[in-house]
Amino acid sequence: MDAALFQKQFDDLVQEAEKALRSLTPSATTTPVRLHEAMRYSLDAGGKRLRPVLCLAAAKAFRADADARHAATAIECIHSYSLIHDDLPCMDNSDLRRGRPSCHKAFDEATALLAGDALIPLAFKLLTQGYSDHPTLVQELVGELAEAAGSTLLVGGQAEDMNTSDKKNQSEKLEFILRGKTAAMLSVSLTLGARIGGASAKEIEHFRLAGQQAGIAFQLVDDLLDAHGTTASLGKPVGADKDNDKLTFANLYGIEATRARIKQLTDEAVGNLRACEANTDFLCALITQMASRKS
Ligand code: GRG
Repeated sequence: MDAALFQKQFDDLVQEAEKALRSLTPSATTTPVRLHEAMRYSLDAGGKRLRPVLCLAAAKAFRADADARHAATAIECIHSYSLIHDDLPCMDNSDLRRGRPSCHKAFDEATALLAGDALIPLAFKLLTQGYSDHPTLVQELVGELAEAAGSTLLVGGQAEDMNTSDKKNQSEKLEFILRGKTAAMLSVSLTLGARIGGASAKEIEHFRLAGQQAGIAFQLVDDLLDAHGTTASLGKPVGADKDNDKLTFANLYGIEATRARIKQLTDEAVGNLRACEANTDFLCALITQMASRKS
């Protein structure tokens, strides 16, 4: 895909995602004000918006006028909550997120915990509101997001990532962490979008697999950035994986094997997207770009 066209489409989708995020979630003046200020502080902190962009683009791949804004916003709410909670002292204990003090540093621990909590039901409310004319679709979207964010995927992956004392079956454990902590939310971004666009069951499965593959590759890139990136470019502390002897693909298999795996997974993800009767040019280009991102 032409680079300028890709950039234009990407920028347009980020804008659409940001606009939806602003208009579909409560303002900072909503009571209780401090709680809503903390929610807005994290929602507006200027992330890359990859998940909502993937969701919007997946829907448009099947139907150009498909409107996935509520789902895209719901996914960003879950993502933001997970980052707020991950930064807390009882988890990753990180003072910096997206180049700014993390939520509990800008506010306080209790407010950050509650801001994260409040983003979870908000996500599901958005799904029920956004697609209320299509009850079956709502059921599918809610079920699928709950599964991705739940105890066997996002939260489960985080739980296993924190369980550093158990050194057995490292490669199986790593696979579980990668699929849960990182890939689940990227994969569900594609599948919710595909469902809203009207994809067939077979196409949804291709999108699910593509999301898992691209999602794992995304985390492996994160590992490389942690090893070689800078705090200035990433907006968060670096070098922690090595220092903490963390279970990562790069620590387990080395940098060269990580690079090779990123390429293999990205090729597989593109193959899955190409297998669908949909216009996946933009998504293929995005997934390819994600593999070489610098932040
Ligand atoms: C359930 C509390 C809880 C945590 C879930 C999200 C998470 C696990 C941990 C955060 C740390 C981490 C490395 C997660 C893996 C996924 C990942 C790379 C998140 C960062 O995503 P980006 O780079 O973030 O898309 P931005 O800031 O651009 O939105």
